[in-house]
Amino acid sequence: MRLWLSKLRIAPAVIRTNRPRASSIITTSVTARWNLIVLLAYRRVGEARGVLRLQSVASTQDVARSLPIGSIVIADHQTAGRGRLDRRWESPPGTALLASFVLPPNPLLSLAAGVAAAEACGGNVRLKWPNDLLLEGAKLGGILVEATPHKAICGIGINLAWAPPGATRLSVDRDQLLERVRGELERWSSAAPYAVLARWRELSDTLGRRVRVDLPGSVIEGTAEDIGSNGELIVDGVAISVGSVIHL
Ligand code: BT5
Repeated sequence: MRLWLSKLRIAPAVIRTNRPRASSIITTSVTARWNLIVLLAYRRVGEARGVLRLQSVASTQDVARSLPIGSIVIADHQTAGRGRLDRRWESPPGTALLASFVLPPNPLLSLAAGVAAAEACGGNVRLKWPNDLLLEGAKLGGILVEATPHKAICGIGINLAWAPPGATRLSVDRDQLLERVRGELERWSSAAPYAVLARWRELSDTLGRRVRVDLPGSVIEGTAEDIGSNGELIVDGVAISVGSVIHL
C-alpha cells in the first residue's frame, strides 16, 4: 500500500511511452484524441514506465483497449470487473492484482499468459484449462484475453488480500507481483508456440483428469488427454475450443 501511494504524482496528459506536446494533441488523429479523453476521464494514482495506475475503474480491459501495444493498466478497484462470457470478477478495493496488458495479437496468448502468471506466482500454482490459476485446487486468479483486429488485451486478476468463498489468495506484495508478471508475460507472449504448449502441459492441473466440459448446448465428460496446437483441450479425442471445465 505504501509503495502504491508513493507513486502519487500529477500525471501528464497521455501515457509516458507516447507523450505528445500540447500542440500536437490538438492536431493529432481522432483515435489519439479519443485516447486522451479516455485517459483524462479516470482518476490516476500514479504512472511509471508505461504503467497506468488507476484508483477505480469499471474494468481495466476497457481502458486498455484504447491504448497502444506495450501499455499496462492497473487498478486498485473495478466496479464491473469481468471474466469470460460476461461473468463477474469480484474483488474489494486494494485486495488484488487487477491488470490489463496491451500486446500484439497471438492465438496462444491465453495459455501463454497463464504460464506467465503461474511462473510469476511461483510455488505450487497450477493451471486449469482454459484460463484459471489454481493454488491447492482452489481458484487463485484468472486470465481474460480480448482481441481487437490489431492488438490483444490480456487481463489478469490475482487475489492477494481477499478471495471469495471456495477460492484462494496469495499473500505477496502487489507491485512486486506486477513486476514479475510483466517480465514473465514479455517472455511467454513472444515464446515459440511449442515452448508455450510444453510449459503449459507441465503446469497443468487439468491434463490426465476426468473432466466435465459445459459447451454451449451440450456437456461432455471424459479424460482430458492433451492440448492441441491451437490451445484446444482434447477430451477423449474430441477437441474443445470454448467451454468451462469442471475437474471431477
Ligand atoms: C476469469 O474468468 O477467470 C478471468 C478473470 C479476469 C479478471 C481480470 S482482472 C483485470 C482484468 N479486468 C477485467 O475486467 N477482467 C480482467 P472466468 O473463468 O469466466 O471466471 C469467472 C468466475 O470466477 C466467476 O463467475 C466467479 O464464479 C469466479 N470469481 C469471480 N471473482 C473471483 C475471484 N476474485 N477469485 C476467484 N474466483 C472468482
